[in-house]
Amino acid sequence: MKKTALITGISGQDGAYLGQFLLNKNYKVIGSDRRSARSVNWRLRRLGIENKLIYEEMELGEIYEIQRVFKKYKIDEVYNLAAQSFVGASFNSPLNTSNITGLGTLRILETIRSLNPKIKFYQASSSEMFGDVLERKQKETTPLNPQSPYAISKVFSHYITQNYRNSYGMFASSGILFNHESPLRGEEFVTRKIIIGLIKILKNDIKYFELGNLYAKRDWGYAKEYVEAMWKMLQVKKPSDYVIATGKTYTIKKFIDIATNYLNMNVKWIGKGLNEKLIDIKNKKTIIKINPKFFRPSEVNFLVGNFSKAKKELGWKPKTNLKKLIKIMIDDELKYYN
Ligand code: NDP
Ligand code: GDR
Repeated sequence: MKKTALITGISGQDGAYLGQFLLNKNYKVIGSDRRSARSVNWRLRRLGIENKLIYEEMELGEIYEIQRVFKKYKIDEVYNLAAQSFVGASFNSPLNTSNITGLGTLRILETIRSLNPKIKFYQASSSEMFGDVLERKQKETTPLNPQSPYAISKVFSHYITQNYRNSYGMFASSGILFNHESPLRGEEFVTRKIIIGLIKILKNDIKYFELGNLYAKRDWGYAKEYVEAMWKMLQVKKPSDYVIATGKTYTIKKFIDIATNYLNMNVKWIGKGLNEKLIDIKNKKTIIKINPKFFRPSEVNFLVGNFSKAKKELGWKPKTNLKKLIKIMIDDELKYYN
């Protein structure tokens, strides 16, 4: 029997890769996005799956839209990926972020509980929940210490998912995913912003670009591998929470160094603090500047995950290191440039 999966947030990075993964596993895939997102399907087009999915409009702020979709199909698995997912933006729209990234999850859980509690549920939890970290390597039992409206909304979703699992015996699991990137990453996130910026400079389309904090450290993995972990979490006997990460962490500055090296750019860092710059050694022109507008009111300085539980119970481990990930992103960006 063909299984049916509903992916919320189908138009996002993970939605596209998960849609492709589940289609390859012979699932019937329903992808939902909000009304305005219909035209933004470049990711699905890029993966060649645009015409293989069933689309439903489902704004996570509206419980009636959610109920309508759950009544229309016999759903086996739900992957809740939809969210206002940009940490920086959550400081400017804390109420919308809480409503969608936080309460949106509860609307889905309530719908499942009341219509068919046998449906399996995956929640896209985040390493941002660890925030100002309380343990050197973060694992499932590390205390949460969120630092943004986004992270606080994710904490709510994480706990309410556990609560529905414990209270109603629902198969509801959370993947605590650390940053994962790809050529399909949104342009506002730092990795893709850097790669697009550097390529624009090489093509003489811009002279420089601006960033915020260069010294935050992130554990970056490859999104295409991370969606497999989501699926695995819903195939094991018992629902649980799993950290998905690479176990390695790098500064934004190191990410830039690896990228400029791969692009054969002859550059060096000069200056300190707000005056720190990346310059072209030959013509002394500035390529990257700091603009405090990209600093966050409250920053997460250090994240690195311990994925031992996922390795042991799901047989999952990361395969792509940061150097390889940057190569994948740059090669693809160059291919589709223009
Ligand atoms: P994206 O930002 O690329 O995608 C988010 C999706 O949610 C988009 O399809 C977006 O639609 C949709 N969405 C936003 N608001 C609403 C709304 N009001 N109603 C319905 N849908 C909405 O995120 P990613 O693919 O990178 O991440 C997927 C999930 O995983 C998110 O929940 C994110 O917070 C979480 N996560 C991501 C990590 C990462 O490193 N990528 C790490 C840990 C967790 P639209 O196209 O209209 O914007
Ligand atoms: P993050 O990703 O906040 O970790 O959330 P992002 O790429 O936005 O920031 C990573 C780090 O880079 C610093 N930074 C900048 N960030 C952006 N976006 N733009 C800049 O110009 C810039 N300069 C420096 C940030 O301050 C930060 O420290 C991502 C999202 O996908 C979340 O949805 C997800 O939950 C987490 O990853 C895990």
